[in-house]
Amino acid sequence: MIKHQRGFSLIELSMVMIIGGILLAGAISIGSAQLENARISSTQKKQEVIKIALMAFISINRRFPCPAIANLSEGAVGYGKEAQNQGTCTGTTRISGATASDHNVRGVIPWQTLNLSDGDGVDGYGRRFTYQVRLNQTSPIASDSAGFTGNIDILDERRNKVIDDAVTAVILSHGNDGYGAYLPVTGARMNRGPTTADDTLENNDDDREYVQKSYSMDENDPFDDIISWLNPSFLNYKLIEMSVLTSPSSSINQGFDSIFNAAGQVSGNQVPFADCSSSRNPNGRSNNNCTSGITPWVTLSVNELVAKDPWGNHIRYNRDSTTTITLTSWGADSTQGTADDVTSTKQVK
Ligand SMILES: [Ca+2]
Ligand SMILES: [Ca+2]
Ligand SMILES: [Ca+2]
Repeated sequence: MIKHQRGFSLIELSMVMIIGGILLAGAISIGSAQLENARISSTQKKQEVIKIALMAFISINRRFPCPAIANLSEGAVGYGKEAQNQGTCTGTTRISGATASDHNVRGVIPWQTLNLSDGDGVDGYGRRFTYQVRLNQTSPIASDSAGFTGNIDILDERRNKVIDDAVTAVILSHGNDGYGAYLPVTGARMNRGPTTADDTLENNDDDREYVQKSYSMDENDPFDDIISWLNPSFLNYKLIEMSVLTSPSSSINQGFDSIFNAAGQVSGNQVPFADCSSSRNPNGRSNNNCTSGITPWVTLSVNELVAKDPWGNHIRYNRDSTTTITLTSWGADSTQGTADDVTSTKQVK
């Protein structure tokens, strides 16, 4: 008996193809989602590596590196290295502020200066990381305890809210679409994206504001940038923990103690008066009957640096009585009467 072998009918065949097609499409979309996740996570890991390399650079040099000039091609002088010179960063994109201390500079991560590989200097999509830093933070900080400062704002979606308003440096991946990113080898810049993509454009408009928000497929404002930043509170805390910097409070207290001791040792049974010669260019000498002024370091026989706070300002000196003085630092903001002021009173005679 001949067994009847029946082939697939056209309808059955097309059903198989449709179902197979659906399964295949699903597999592809799952596959591309996995690939995208892998690229995002690789980008984030690289940002962490860059941050560690920056911390290592900062702990040795007491400053941030300048960005590398973004549009250099491979083999050009300075490719992958910080722009020259510290405090100037010539050739990077200058983002001017109202005063020199507000300026920022933007380029790409100087992977060679940071002793990273070329691969460490590109994101999970093979493009350079954008790097922006406050310009004056590329010069060494004023003292061991002055610490770092920042003036870059990180904003949330549509710039509704400030997430962090005093950031020193930003390390930005332009994500899958690559809008605004620089490419390795050629140094060419990808286009900045459609004008409707507000939040993406905010990360490409060369100012001190950046957006951090979740990955969004919203066709009116798609967003895939991956942003990482260093803020001074974290940075200074880590550097104090690493014994690279002295904490400002311990430095101020040491300075105050030296002044109290010196005032106690001046001959006679009264503490010296303050220096009222000039608040800008004081001469360090006591002036009779001046009770409130600047620490008279010459009269106290101490180095002028002892009479200055970590931010380079002279410590204020108040002669409360013949035996007691009050010392005040106006803190990191160099402004009298704000929350960061530090003050201490002691009877020294
Ligand atoms: Ca993007
Ligand atoms: Ca911006
Ligand atoms: Ca203050």
